[in-house]
Amino acid sequence: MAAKPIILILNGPNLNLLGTREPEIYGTTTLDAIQEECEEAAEELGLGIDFRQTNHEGEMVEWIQQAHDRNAGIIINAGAHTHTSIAILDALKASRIPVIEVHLSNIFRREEFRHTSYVSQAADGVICGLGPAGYVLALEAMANLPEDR
Ligand code: CA2
Repeated sequence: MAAKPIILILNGPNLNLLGTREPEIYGTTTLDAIQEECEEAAEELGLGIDFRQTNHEGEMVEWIQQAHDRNAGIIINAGAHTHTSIAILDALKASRIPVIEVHLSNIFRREEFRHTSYVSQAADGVICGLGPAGYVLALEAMANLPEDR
Protein backbone atom coordinates (compact mmCIF):
# COMPACT_ATOMS: atom_id res chain seq x y z
CA MET A 1 0.00 0.00 0.00
CA ALA A 2 1.29 3.48 -0.89
CA ALA A 3 2.40 5.66 2.03
CA LYS A 4 0.02 8.44 3.08
CA PRO A 5 0.99 11.96 2.04
CA ILE A 6 2.17 13.80 5.16
CA ILE A 7 1.10 17.45 5.62
CA LEU A 8 3.40 19.58 7.75
CA ILE A 9 1.37 21.86 10.07
CA LEU A 10 3.49 24.68 11.47
CA ASN A 11 2.64 27.02 14.33
CA GLY A 12 4.70 30.07 15.22
CA PRO A 13 5.51 32.12 18.32
CA ASN A 14 3.23 32.14 21.34
CA LEU A 15 0.71 29.71 19.85
CA ASN A 16 1.79 27.30 22.62
CA LEU A 17 -0.10 29.67 24.95
CA LEU A 18 -3.44 29.06 23.25
CA GLY A 19 -6.29 28.34 25.63
CA THR A 20 -4.40 29.73 28.60
CA ARG A 21 -4.44 33.53 27.91
CA GLU A 22 -6.32 36.11 25.80
CA PRO A 23 -9.40 33.86 25.27
CA GLU A 24 -11.38 36.89 23.99
CA ILE A 25 -9.13 36.94 20.90
CA TYR A 26 -7.93 33.36 20.48
CA GLY A 27 -10.64 31.30 22.22
CA THR A 28 -10.25 28.58 24.82
CA THR A 29 -9.05 25.69 22.67
CA THR A 30 -5.47 24.60 23.36
CA LEU A 31 -2.91 23.85 20.64
CA ASP A 32 -2.93 20.18 21.77
CA ALA A 33 -6.69 20.06 21.16
CA ILE A 34 -6.22 21.60 17.68
CA GLN A 35 -3.60 18.94 16.96
CA GLU A 36 -6.07 16.20 17.97
CA GLU A 37 -8.78 17.68 15.70
CA CYS A 38 -6.27 17.77 12.84
CA GLU A 39 -5.22 14.16 13.45
CA GLU A 40 -8.85 12.99 13.30
CA ALA A 41 -9.60 15.03 10.16
CA ALA A 42 -6.41 13.86 8.44
CA GLU A 43 -7.26 10.20 9.15
CA GLU A 44 -10.64 10.64 7.43
CA LEU A 45 -9.00 12.40 4.48
CA GLY A 46 -6.35 9.70 4.01
CA LEU A 47 -3.55 12.07 5.04
CA GLY A 48 -0.93 12.00 7.77
CA ILE A 49 0.18 15.09 9.67
CA ASP A 50 3.35 16.33 11.30
CA PHE A 51 2.13 19.03 13.73
CA ARG A 52 4.74 21.38 15.22
CA GLN A 53 5.13 24.65 17.13
CA THR A 54 8.19 26.83 17.60
CA ASN A 55 8.95 30.23 19.09
CA HIS A 56 12.07 30.53 16.89
CA GLU A 57 12.07 31.92 13.34
CA GLY A 58 15.23 30.04 12.27
CA GLU A 59 13.81 26.72 13.44
CA MET A 60 10.69 27.35 11.38
CA VAL A 61 12.84 28.15 8.32
CA GLU A 62 14.73 24.85 8.80
CA TRP A 63 11.50 22.84 9.08
CA ILE A 64 10.15 24.48 5.90
CA GLN A 65 13.40 23.65 4.05
CA GLN A 66 13.13 19.99 5.11
CA ALA A 67 9.50 19.81 3.96
CA HIS A 68 10.55 19.85 0.29
CA ASP A 69 11.71 16.21 0.59
CA ARG A 70 9.31 14.95 3.26
CA ASN A 71 5.90 16.55 2.89
CA ALA A 72 3.05 16.84 0.39
CA GLY A 73 2.10 20.31 1.62
CA ILE A 74 2.47 22.89 4.39
CA ILE A 75 -0.27 24.45 6.51
CA ILE A 76 1.21 27.40 8.36
CA ASN A 77 0.11 29.76 11.11
CA ALA A 78 3.34 31.72 11.41
CA GLY A 79 1.97 33.84 14.28
CA ALA A 80 3.59 37.28 14.45
CA HIS A 81 6.28 36.19 11.94
CA THR A 82 3.47 36.40 9.36
CA HIS A 83 3.80 40.17 9.35
CA THR A 84 7.59 40.46 9.45
CA SER A 85 9.48 37.47 8.09
CA ILE A 86 10.97 37.59 4.61
CA ALA A 87 13.07 34.55 5.65
CA ILE A 88 9.91 32.45 6.10
CA LEU A 89 8.47 33.80 2.83
CA ASP A 90 11.65 32.83 0.94
CA ALA A 91 11.71 29.35 2.51
CA LEU A 92 8.04 28.75 1.62
CA LYS A 93 8.62 29.84 -1.98
CA ALA A 94 11.67 27.57 -2.24
CA SER A 95 9.73 24.57 -0.88
CA ARG A 96 7.77 24.27 -4.16
CA ILE A 97 4.96 22.33 -2.42
CA PRO A 98 1.40 23.60 -1.75
CA VAL A 99 1.10 26.11 1.10
CA ILE A 100 -2.07 27.11 2.97
CA GLU A 101 -1.91 29.97 5.48
CA VAL A 102 -4.16 29.84 8.54
CA HIS A 103 -4.96 32.39 11.25
CA LEU A 104 -7.31 31.86 14.16
CA SER A 105 -8.32 35.53 14.27
CA ASN A 106 -9.44 37.75 11.40
CA ILE A 107 -6.20 39.66 10.96
CA PHE A 108 -7.99 42.26 8.79
CA ARG A 109 -10.28 43.29 11.65
CA ARG A 110 -7.33 43.88 13.97
CA GLU A 111 -4.47 46.40 14.18
CA GLU A 112 -3.18 47.72 10.87
CA PHE A 113 0.25 46.07 11.29
CA ARG A 114 -1.51 42.67 11.08
CA HIS A 115 -3.07 43.49 7.70
CA THR A 116 0.17 42.69 5.85
CA SER A 117 1.17 39.05 5.47
CA TYR A 118 4.45 38.05 3.84
CA VAL A 119 3.32 34.42 4.10
CA SER A 120 0.34 35.16 1.81
CA GLN A 121 2.73 35.87 -1.07
CA ALA A 122 3.76 32.20 -1.00
CA ALA A 123 0.34 30.74 -0.15
CA ASP A 124 -2.01 28.89 -2.48
CA GLY A 125 -4.86 29.82 -0.13
CA VAL A 126 -5.51 31.75 3.08
CA ILE A 127 -8.04 31.03 5.86
CA CYS A 128 -8.48 33.49 8.71
CA GLY A 129 -10.99 34.37 11.40
CA LEU A 130 -12.61 30.95 11.75
CA GLY A 131 -10.76 29.81 14.86
CA PRO A 132 -9.48 26.22 15.15
CA ALA A 133 -11.86 25.10 12.39
CA GLY A 134 -9.52 26.90 9.97
CA TYR A 135 -6.91 24.16 10.42
CA VAL A 136 -9.39 21.40 9.51
CA LEU A 137 -10.67 23.43 6.54
CA ALA A 138 -7.08 23.85 5.38
CA LEU A 139 -6.55 20.06 5.56
CA GLU A 140 -9.72 19.49 3.52
CA ALA A 141 -8.53 22.03 0.95
CA MET A 142 -5.09 20.39 0.86
CA ALA A 143 -6.69 16.99 0.14
CA ASN A 144 -8.62 18.49 -2.76
CA LEU A 145 -6.02 20.74 -4.39
CA PRO A 146 -5.80 20.05 -8.13
CA GLU A 147 -2.57 18.28 -9.13
CA ASP A 148 -1.87 20.88 -11.83
CA ARG A 149 -2.38 23.96 -9.67
O1 CA2 B 1 -4.80 34.85 14.52
C1 CA2 B 1 -3.77 34.18 14.44
O2 CA2 B 1 -3.75 32.96 14.34
C2 CA2 B 1 -2.41 34.90 14.54
O3 CA2 B 1 -1.50 34.26 13.67
C3 CA2 B 1 -1.96 34.75 15.98
C4 CA2 B 1 -0.66 35.49 16.29
C5 CA2 B 1 -0.75 36.95 15.83
O4 CA2 B 1 0.49 37.59 16.01
C6 CA2 B 1 -1.18 37.07 14.37
O5 CA2 B 1 -1.29 38.43 14.05
C7 CA2 B 1 -2.51 36.36 14.15
C8 CA2 B 1 -0.37 35.50 17.79
C9 CA2 B 1 -0.44 34.18 18.44
C10 CA2 B 1 -0.33 34.41 19.92
O6 CA2 B 1 -1.19 33.50 20.55
C11 CA2 B 1 -1.48 33.72 21.85
C12 CA2 B 1 -2.39 32.87 22.43
C13 CA2 B 1 -2.75 33.04 23.71
C14 CA2 B 1 -2.21 34.05 24.47
C15 CA2 B 1 -1.29 34.92 23.91
C16 CA2 B 1 -0.93 34.74 22.58
